[in-house]
Amino acid sequence: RLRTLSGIQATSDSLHLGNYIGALQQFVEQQETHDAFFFIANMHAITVEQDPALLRERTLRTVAQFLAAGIDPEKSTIFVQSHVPEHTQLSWVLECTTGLGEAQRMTQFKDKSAKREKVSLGLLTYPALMAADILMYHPDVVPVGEDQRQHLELTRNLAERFNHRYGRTFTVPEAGIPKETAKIYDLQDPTAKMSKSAASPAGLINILDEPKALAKKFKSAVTDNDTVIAYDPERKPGVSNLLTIYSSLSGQPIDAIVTEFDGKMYGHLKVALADLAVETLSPVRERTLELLDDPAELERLLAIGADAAQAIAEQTIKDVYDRIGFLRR
Ligand code: AQP
Repeated sequence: RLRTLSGIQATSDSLHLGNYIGALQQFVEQQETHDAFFFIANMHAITVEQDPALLRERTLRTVAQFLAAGIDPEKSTIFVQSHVPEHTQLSWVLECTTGLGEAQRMTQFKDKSAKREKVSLGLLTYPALMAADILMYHPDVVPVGEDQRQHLELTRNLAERFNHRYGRTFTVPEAGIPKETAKIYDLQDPTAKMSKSAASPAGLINILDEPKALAKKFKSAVTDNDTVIAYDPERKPGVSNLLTIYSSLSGQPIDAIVTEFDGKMYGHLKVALADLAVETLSPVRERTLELLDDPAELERLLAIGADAAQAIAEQTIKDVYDRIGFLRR
């Protein structure tokens, strides 16, 4: 079986629809066909300032959302990044494999550092830690959204560079970025990525939004002055985004949806999409809240996941340390 691996940061109370469609839906599908590893990236979270109590709580909330969305601990290894300290060990080695200019060219670093007064060194070295998270487990595919493409490309380069210098050590992974759903846009500003640091909360759909609030956001989504429901991301970004979301949640191809809504008004599409989103996300919300009632059970599952992940990580670090000339203890 091929192996898949991906992670999500624990930086918000709720994951958003971009995370759900760009990442979680793929995770759930891939665990059926792949040897699967999914983790909560709490170490990446502290590249910007976090409140400790909130970080702890959000880590568990994120695990609960993984499970509620359908990631099955019987099929997937689910763990918390900081539970496997080998990630930092490999990260250091990969930081020493990465050029300063290479890290400075990352658009995420440029965007995030431009928005802040205080920029941590961790924000710059983020992609080396991400490469470590990935290369540690030798995955064949890494399902992520479009925004992570550049980091994944760097990961592949680092793997090749290391293999070239020290002999074949790492698998060079493929990016699993599905064409249409790779980027979900803000409902109020359909040219901007849906993101938890969105300019307006009305444009951000959270998995844990109350059904009424969720429906309202869809109904007030920004479209355009035209009236034709058509898929044209360049000229009709708002409507196209709604069609993409509809397609991802229903499993229907976009063409079929366009045909179904032929001659209808934008309002029809918005109402139908609001219903579909509530139908899809309400059970995830309810299940998440149930799971959060029993944090001990979540912690138990995470301990099992950490053991399974660490068994692989220990071996990788041994191999890497041998290759780079670190004396065995
Ligand atoms: N809008 C999106 N469309 C598709 N996929 C997305 N992802 C994030 N936003 C979208 C994918 O979700 C996974 C987890 O990403 P993350 O933990 O790095 O979350 P994030 O990118 O920090 O989320 P935000 O909301 O985008 O954060 P800020 O506002 O801090 O930039 C990844 O696979 C990502 O591609």
